Amino acid sequence: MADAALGAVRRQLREFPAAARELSLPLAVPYLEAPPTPLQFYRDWICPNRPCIIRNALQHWPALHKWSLPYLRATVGSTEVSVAVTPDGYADAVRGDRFALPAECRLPLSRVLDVLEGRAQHPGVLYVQKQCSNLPTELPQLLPDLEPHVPWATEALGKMPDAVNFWLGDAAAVTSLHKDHYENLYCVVSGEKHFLLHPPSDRPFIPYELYKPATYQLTEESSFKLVDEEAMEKVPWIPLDPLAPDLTRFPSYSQAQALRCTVQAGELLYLPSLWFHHVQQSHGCIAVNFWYDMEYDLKYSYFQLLDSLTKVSGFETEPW
Ligand SMILES: O=C(O)CCC(=O)C(=O)O
Repeated sequence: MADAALGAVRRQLREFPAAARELSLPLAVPYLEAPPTPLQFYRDWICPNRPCIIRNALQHWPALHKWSLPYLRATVGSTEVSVAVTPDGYADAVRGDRFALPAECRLPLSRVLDVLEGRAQHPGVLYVQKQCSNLPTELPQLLPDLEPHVPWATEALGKMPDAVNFWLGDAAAVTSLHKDHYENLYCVVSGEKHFLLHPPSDRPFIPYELYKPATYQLTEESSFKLVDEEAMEKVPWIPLDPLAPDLTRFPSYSQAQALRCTVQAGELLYLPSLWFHHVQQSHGCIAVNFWYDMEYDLKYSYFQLLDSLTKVSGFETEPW
């Protein structure tokens, strides 16, 4: 009887993602040609937890016309920033049996630009990606070039962003599949970003495992070693690479359907809270994003329930 009940729960979990997709999810990320009003944004995108790409929302930012690698060199080249350095471009990702955190270096931005422009060498892959409002804290000189928030989103959400992040990266820098509890307004200023997305309802098909955290350290011979973070708890993370999924190990991922989109310079992606995302970029891409804390409402609680059922039913290891 217990086995029959467990089987029924697993069957429901297997069928749920397709049912959710058919009910409310688009086959591709839709485009808006102009920013929505706060009411439209709330009603059509935040409430249904649906992504969209918005054009002509950043045209008034001087950054859009000014920011380039030479401009950054001229204005903030001497400013020291935190840079994530990894041997393979993957920061915060599963590597072997560890959750690998990047080496964090403090470098003048001009040094990062030298490496990105091929004028100098540095071991590994560099990514300016510190996600704790690094734009106002590390590069405040750039603030006059953009708005401090996205006014129609701020009004719709009834709050200011928790963080405003600056991203500058190598084409080899990849952000592994994960989700956040933020409403994310992701603005590409120069270059392009490639997003692979899964709705929260795909959770049963997206495996998590617990990993011991370890941080990359650069050795004197310019190689990398992973050093365990003994004081840190194990981290639940997604071991699957959606670009080359190991379907023998994670067969149920074959049932998931990713949405892919490219966000061009001048476009803004609304990436709703709890959506899984994997991110790549063109070389030297410059972006800014605004993280607004999500509402911990019934939608959040339903997601927690889906997450718990996926875990306790053993669906991740035995989906069939
Ligand atoms: O741009 C990236 O590489 C990652 C962005 C991201 O993961 C986020 O904004 O939550």
